[in-house]
Amino acid sequence: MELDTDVPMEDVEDLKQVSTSATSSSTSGKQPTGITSIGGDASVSDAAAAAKKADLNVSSVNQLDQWIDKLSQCEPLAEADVKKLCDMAIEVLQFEENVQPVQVPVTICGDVHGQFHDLMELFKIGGPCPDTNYLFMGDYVDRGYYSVETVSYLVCMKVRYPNRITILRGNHESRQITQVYGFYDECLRKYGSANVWKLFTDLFDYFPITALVDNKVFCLHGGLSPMIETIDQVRELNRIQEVPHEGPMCDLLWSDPDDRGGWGISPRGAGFTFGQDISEQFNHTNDLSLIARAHQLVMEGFSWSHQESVVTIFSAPNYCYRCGNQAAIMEVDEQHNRQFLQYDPSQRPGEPTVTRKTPDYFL
Ligand SMILES: [Mn+2]
Repeated sequence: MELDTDVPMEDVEDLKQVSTSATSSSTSGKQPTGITSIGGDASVSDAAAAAKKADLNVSSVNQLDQWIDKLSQCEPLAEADVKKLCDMAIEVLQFEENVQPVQVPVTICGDVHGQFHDLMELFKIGGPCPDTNYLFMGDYVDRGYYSVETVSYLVCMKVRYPNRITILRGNHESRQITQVYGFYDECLRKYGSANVWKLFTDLFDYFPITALVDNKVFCLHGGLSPMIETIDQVRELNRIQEVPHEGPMCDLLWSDPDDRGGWGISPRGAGFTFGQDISEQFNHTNDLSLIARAHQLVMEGFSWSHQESVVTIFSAPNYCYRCGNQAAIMEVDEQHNRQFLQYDPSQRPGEPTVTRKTPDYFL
């Protein structure tokens, strides 16, 4: 197994370290009124309303294109524009489902973690959006230096091209985790207040938690839950809340596949480990060909588990600017053929071009 045991282990303390006084009060009452699609059974009129709501007028398109241009230069948006963007994004994301349907062809991506320049490299490797359809499986923020620009860019793309890009929620798209791993501090540093952090973490509550590609590839950030046997059970969850400390929604964002069979206690302190027997049963029950997930550093950027029942995709090359891993994305074509594209870190401006390796005489 190439699954990293170092960096994710830092997440072990995630749920223990964070004080319960973190601003997670908005865990209730966020369910938008009149929306049945979140529970699954979207009526035709809801779908029509969603389509109408998502329709962008010319000035919105122009505005979004300007923001995307600015962000492409790795320049953060003004706070007032982040507010406008998040309001627009809620209008789109509130109508998406817990299990968001996605069509092929699509390119599936894993953790990005604020490595903005590597995200630009991802779009060079995979092809520009909207020419290429994308599905991101969460963890846009924390760790890297550019969480603000990264999440702003992806949310802009989501609002601009809602049917071309899907952005799922990762365990880092959370009020509690972002206060420990960098996004909160970055917002304070770049905006002088926590307002932008509040806007984005409130928006994260609306991100879909899973996607289903052509009814065959189940995509999510973490993994399976002992409380979820069928995909329909995911559809019944109320996802519009802070990521809970336990329970099915927590597990979907935190769990990891494991070489040991059955369910196991996760060293992360949240979610579970699940064995090949669990993955095979879930895929059989739900008529799936594959579970695609992210959440773990893998040195080649992708890694198979459970005799190809599960694939891990990780899209942050040289994670934390020090792990030395490759990144990958997975293309799924109309015939459901899969192709992995691997890539190395891009150059960051101001970064030394000479790697600082330890000289031999120190060893
Ligand atoms: Mn994660």
